[in-house]
Amino acid sequence: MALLPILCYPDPKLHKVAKPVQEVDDRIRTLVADMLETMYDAKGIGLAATQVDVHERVIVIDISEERDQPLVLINPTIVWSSAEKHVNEEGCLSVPGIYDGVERFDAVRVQALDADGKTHTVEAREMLAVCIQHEMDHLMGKVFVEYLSPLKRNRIKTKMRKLQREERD
Ligand code: K1U
Ligand code: ZN
Repeated sequence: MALLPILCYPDPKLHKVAKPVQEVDDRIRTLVADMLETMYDAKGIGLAATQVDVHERVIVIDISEERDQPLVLINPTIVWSSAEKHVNEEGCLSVPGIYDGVERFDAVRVQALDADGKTHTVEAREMLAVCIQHEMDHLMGKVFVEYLSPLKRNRIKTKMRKLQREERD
């Protein structure tokens, strides 16, 4: 297994649209294992392949306290969403240190393949529903700060660029 570098906003590669996985083979299973290791190491609750510069529809999530309930979603599609929406506080491993409110569906039903290529339906609400929607946005090239006002987004861009310059020099 390997730790993968996580792209940082405003890297333009975060805006690429991921392609469907054609076959769940050993290459995809290695990617899933590496993404899980990377997510746990970064203390995140989710990670999309886009964030590690792989532009295929793969997501890993673990919202459990014990960090022992990994969820793998390959080629996920939302097949139902609740009428109700709420604003929840979100963070992102690609935008470290930034947290803000984003409106999401309260509950979603998602169909996806697992790491064995088997189709599953996942009923998600609360944190899991929020996380799935956040990660599926990544696969579409969308970062949560794009829901914020242009003023906030520009401030975040400036802050991230400064942080990256400081880390580089
Ligand atoms: O996609 C990512 O970068 C992972 C992201 C997932 C996420 C967190 C919160 C709401 C929606 C999606 C993170 O894991 S950010 C770090 C984190 O662990 C966290 C941040 C805020 C609330 C809960 C957890
Ligand atoms: Zn994110």
